[in-house]
Amino acid sequence: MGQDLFSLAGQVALVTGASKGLGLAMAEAMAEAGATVVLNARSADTLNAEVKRLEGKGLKASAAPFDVTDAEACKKAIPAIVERHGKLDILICNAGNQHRKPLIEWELADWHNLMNTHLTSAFVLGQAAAKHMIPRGYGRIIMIGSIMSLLARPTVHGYTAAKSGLWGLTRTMAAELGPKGINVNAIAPGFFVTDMNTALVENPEFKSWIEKRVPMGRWADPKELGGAAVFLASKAGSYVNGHLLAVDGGLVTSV
Ligand code: GCO
Repeated sequence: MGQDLFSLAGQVALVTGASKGLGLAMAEAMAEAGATVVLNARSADTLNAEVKRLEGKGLKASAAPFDVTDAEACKKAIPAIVERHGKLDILICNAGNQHRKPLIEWELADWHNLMNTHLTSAFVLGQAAAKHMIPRGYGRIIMIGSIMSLLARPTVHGYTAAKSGLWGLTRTMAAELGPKGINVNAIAPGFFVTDMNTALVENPEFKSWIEKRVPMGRWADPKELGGAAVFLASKAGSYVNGHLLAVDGGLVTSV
């Protein structure tokens, strides 16, 4: 590690759901802090294009295309990254999706899809990463929760349940892995302008409701999540464990 508190020089980080949006923004911020970032998503083409773009900026990146809902693929991915880069220091479980429907219109398959994408994937990858990190006595695992880890709104049942589960998983993993030198934390992003939220941003009523509801009076830019990831992954976050860091413009602490 470098002298700088926030340096990630020499660190290897895997970020799931990193082909766009919050995952890509966090990966880019960590690469700018010196890390080698391994970008995961399903599409190799999209990832390769982003890897090229980051390398063009002088950053260190590689692609790990796999589907986080495929448990076998997740289990193989960690040793493959260790083989390619020598180790894995940081895991960010960010991959997620959304489904907005009134409760009685939900199909069980939609529920399982949300659970597998957000929560089961984080359990499987977290376990696989821990198998590598425990013998080394070092690691940082960051779960991307949501303000929906704590709050709720109608229609987003699977998302809210899965994000609440991720915060629970963060706590059990932090309790068990803390003594082994592995810090496990969660980030709770508020309302960011991402592809996943296009329907909300393009709904004038919802958009302006958010602007009134959030103390900072605006939506967030994905780049505004980078600092939180770098902090929790770096030396600066060495004694932060089992914490849920809200990056939400003050939303969860106000009415
Ligand atoms: C929704 C949104 C949200 C937010 C966000 C807050 O439909 O409510 O997709 O869930 O974007 O996740 O963290």
